[in-house]
Amino acid sequence: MIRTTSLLLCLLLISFTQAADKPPNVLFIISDDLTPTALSCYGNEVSKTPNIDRLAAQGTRFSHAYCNATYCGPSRASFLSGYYPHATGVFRYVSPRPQIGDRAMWPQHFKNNGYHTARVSKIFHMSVPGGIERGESGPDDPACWHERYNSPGPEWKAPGDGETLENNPDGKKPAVGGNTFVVVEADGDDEVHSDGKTAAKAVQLIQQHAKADKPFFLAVGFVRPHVPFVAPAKYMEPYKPYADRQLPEKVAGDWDDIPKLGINYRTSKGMQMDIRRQKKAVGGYYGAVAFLDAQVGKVLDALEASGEADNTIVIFTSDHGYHLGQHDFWAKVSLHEESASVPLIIKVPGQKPAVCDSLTQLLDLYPTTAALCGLEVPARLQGKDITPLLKDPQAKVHDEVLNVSPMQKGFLLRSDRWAFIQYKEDGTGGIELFDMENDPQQYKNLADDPKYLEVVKEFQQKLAAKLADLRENDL
Ligand SMILES: [Ca+2]
Ligand SMILES: [Ca+2]
Repeated sequence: MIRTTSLLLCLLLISFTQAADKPPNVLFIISDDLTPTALSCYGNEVSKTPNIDRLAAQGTRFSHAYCNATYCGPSRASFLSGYYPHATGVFRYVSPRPQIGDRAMWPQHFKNNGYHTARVSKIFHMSVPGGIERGESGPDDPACWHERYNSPGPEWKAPGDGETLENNPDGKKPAVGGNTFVVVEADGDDEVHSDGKTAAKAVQLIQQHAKADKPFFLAVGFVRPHVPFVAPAKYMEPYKPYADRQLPEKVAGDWDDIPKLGINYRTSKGMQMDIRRQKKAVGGYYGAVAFLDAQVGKVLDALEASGEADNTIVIFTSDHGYHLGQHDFWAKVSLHEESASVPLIIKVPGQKPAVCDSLTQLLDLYPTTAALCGLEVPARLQGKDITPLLKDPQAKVHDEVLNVSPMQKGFLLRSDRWAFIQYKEDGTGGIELFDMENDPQQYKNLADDPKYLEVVKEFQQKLAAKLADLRENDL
């Protein structure tokens, strides 16, 4: 009898505490154009990212996370709306709102369920550097946010030592604007720049909302290491002299087995970047990453100081990856591994730190966070709830993930073992097949090898089925 009473009391106490507890906050931090290969927690031995590494050591670091489109516009529209690009038809730099009507976007779902939602800088697409220079909101979705802030910055115009690396063989061009490879070792401190302002605003919002009745969904978008590679000079210093930077191995005839559509829109040759410029591009990118990492550190510090860290889910990722000279490719758009993969760290209070090698994708963030916070997971969402991976890093949720590059008319199906890339939906643009266990650098395309005929056929069928399935939706 005594036992039953105390058990009842205990249960009552538990339910009381749960009712009194706020659901967890969500702190979503997204970088722009950050390849996982540039982070020390993902194995880079030159680039140092102590703050992102610190988060990785506290959460689950996903070694095989992918975006669902390999450049800003369609990638962000996809994971924020919950649909694949081929479901909404959003392939450019626009809002997915007209396509999804009044269905809730990811942050809006939290807003509709009692969360205070705030955006700092680039979450939906914003043009970099132009839109950042002008402080514009870009194709944002006002219905997602209670409050939103832009972080204007000087970008390539920042005073300092600047050099245009791209299409500047005689070196006569000064630092220029636009989507151009430019390195600026800037004068002044962090808060001269957009990301410094973003960190400062995020810190302020965390302090402001830490003790509020409502839980918060705070989305913090940094624009580095997107070009221009601009950062206070001290962040570039460890990567100088730039001539010491290593470039990926250049394999003779590497392009011979890559279909024309798979040759990236930016190459060393097309950008007229000699070896010196290529090495400086790598060093400048690392400097921009170091600056980003320091800003992430400020936000994480503020969360810890606020006392809310134990009740906050923290996510760190990027909208897609980036090439730093692999196959003499640069930047994004390509569906090859460095551009198609993203860093992804998810820290859930109370969960043991882990590294998870199972496949996941940015589309999974919406259903996963909804499930973790006890919100309804809308059935229409095309991603999957990956909480099983957070509980057991050996678990599996996906056999393959789908990623697309509308600019290349390309589709990637990535399984644990294979990377299958097809250009044009009917396959007439060519096919690539890489054995990721034996050829992780993707030098040898096996698609034309008769030995792999069946593998290719199977992937073609899977791709057709996947596309038919995602087009079967409620839109
Ligand atoms: Ca981007
Ligand atoms: Ca090759």
